[in-house]
Amino acid sequence: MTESAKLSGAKPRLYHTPSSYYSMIARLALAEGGIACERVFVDIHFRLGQQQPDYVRINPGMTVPTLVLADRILVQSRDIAEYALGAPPDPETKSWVDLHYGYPIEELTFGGILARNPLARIMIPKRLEATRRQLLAHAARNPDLASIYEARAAVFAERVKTFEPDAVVKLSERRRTEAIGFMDRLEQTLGDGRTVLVPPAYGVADVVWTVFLGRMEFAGLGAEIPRRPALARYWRTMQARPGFSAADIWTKFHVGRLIGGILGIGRG
Ligand SMILES: N[C@@H](CCC(=O)N[C@@H](CS)C(=O)NCC(=O)O)C(=O)O
Repeated sequence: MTESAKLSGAKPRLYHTPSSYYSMIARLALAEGGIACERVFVDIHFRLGQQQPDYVRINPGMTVPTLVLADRILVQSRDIAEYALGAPPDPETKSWVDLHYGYPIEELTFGGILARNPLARIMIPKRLEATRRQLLAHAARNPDLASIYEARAAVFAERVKTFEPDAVVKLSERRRTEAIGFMDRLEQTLGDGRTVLVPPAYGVADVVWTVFLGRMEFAGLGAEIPRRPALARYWRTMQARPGFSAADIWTKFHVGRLIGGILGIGRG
């Protein structure tokens, strides 16, 4: 745990969604950093809790995770990971973490679903458009937050374009190729037998790339891992860490848990 984490006093509150990629980064970093926190479930899929005015007041970006500390609020998973484990001290860690955050993981996940599923190709753009309209309705109802809701509606207008049915197959292929390229790069680096990505100690680079590897399994690219022996060894080591199970990293879709969470009967 970092000094500022130790000094902050009150138990931090993590707003998160169990299935969300960036929430997993926050959970893993906090678990690895030994920071106990209260977890608050946000239903980003059905109730759109991230758009409720009370949530928008703590995170105007309307995303999960959000970490509420005694003296400040962190709304980026990277900031949460750096708070939990210490800001990147060296250029190598920074460059691995930059590489990770430069990659739009949702274009792999959603692009893949859309590319494979014709029904999703019809439903998801409609849903994105409905969300955009809902954001504008929130803007009309909450004048004090109108510009924030309007900015978010603009993001959804962009998403409608990104996930346009005609473009999505190509987009998802490109993201798959890039993801495989990252696994090659990891294999090359880990090939010298190192146990963490940037020796000597486990750090933020391990957090983000562990969650990335979990997403590879989730997105159907898991078979690429055993083809790369050093990566396979690293992935086994990362999964064996106590923080991995504490953080609840999804490597496959758990429909029952998704519904349980929404009904309030899952773990927080
Ligand atoms: N840059 C943010 C991204 C967070 C993010 O995109 N979270 C997704 C879930 S994985 C989300 O909240 N999506 C809901 C939405 O966009 O309405 C971070 O690293 O924390």
